[in-house]
Parts: sequence; C-alpha cells; structure tokens
Amino acid sequence: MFRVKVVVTGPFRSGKTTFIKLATSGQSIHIGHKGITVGLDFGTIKYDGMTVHLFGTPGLNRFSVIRDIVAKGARGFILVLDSTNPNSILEGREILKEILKLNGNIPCVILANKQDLPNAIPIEKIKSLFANFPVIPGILTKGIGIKESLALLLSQINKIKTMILNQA
Ligand SMILES: Nc1nc2c(ncn2[C@@H]2O[C@H](COP(=O)(O)OP(=O)(O)O)[C@@H](O)[C@H]2O)c(=O)[nH]1
Ligand SMILES: [Mg+2]
Repeated sequence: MFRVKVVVTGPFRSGKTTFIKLATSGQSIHIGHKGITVGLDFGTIKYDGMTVHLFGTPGLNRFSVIRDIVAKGARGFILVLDSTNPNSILEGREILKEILKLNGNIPCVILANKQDLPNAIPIEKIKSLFANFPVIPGILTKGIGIKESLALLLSQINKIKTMILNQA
C-alpha cells in the first residue's frame, strides 16, 4: 500500500483545520487551544488506492518551529489562503517560498478559500500572484475545493513516484 504524507499549511484562520476535518468526515485529531491550532491537525484518508496522511500546521508565525517539524517528510503541500484577506495572500507567498527553500521543487496546490464571502479577491487575481502553481477556488465550510485540490496534488505526487520507479 502506497502511503503518502500531505501537509495542509497556510496563514492563521485561512481554513486548514476545516479542510482536514471535512476531508476526513470529522475523524481528524486537532491539537489546539481556544479554537486555534497550536500543535497540529491529523487525519488519514484513502484515495485512489493510496493511504494519505493529512497533517495540518499551525498558522501563527510564533509557531513556525512546529510548522517546520510537521512539514518534515511531506510529499506535497496544500497551501490554504483566506481570499478575503490581502495579508493572508501575502503571507501565503512567503510560506510558499519557505516550503520551496526547505523541500526543493515539491508539488504544491494553492487553495483560495472563503470564496463565498462578498469581499473575496477574485480567483483570477490570486492566480496571477501564484503564476507557476495551480490555484483552486474553495468554500471549505461547505467542503468545496477539497476533492479538487487533493486530486490535483496526488496526481502530481503520483507522476513523481512513477518517474522514480521507472528509474529504479
Ligand atoms: N465564510 C467562510 N468561512 C470559513 C471558510 N472556511 C473556514 N472558515 C471559517 O474561518 C475560520 C478559521 O477556520 P480554521 O479552519 O480554524 O482555520 P485555520 O486557522 O487555518 O485552521 C473558522 O471560523 C471557519 O469556520 C469558508 O470557506 N467560508
Ligand atoms: Mg487550525
């Protein structure tokens, strides 16, 4: 059985905990304080014959040490952003740079969340800020964007796996 670690990261209150909770139909574990993730979120799902371990990181910068530990060994990242908050998008770009610095050229999918809110920045604008990465619109409280982003990320991870197996 192919097991894969996927990390759901992003700025504070962007929707990471909601992503993992809904992706696992409420079966996830959340280590937090007053609704804020200070430790991690964790849940396992089956997808396309794979066992996918989803790890959510804390978003606050003062927990960035925990973020780096949780991210270790990840095969891919889902970067969740709050589309209504320009700072969330700017911080997301910084987190993405950090991911690429620590993990090399690893698959990353951007999930532009909270697209249900009237002040959400349009998806095309967010796409233009993340030129080389796929950007998926999300309304995570309704589960929208979860399957789409996981499918895309796991297909990218699978391509790399096939490449490595063919070289072996
Ligand atoms: N309107 C709206 N609110 C959302 C959406 N996704 C998450 N939220 C809310 O945003 C807040 C932060 O979500 P949470 O998953 O805890 O964010 P985290 O800090 O990234 O783990 C919570 O109150 C969620 O209910 C969404 O798609 N639309
Ligand atoms: Mg959280």
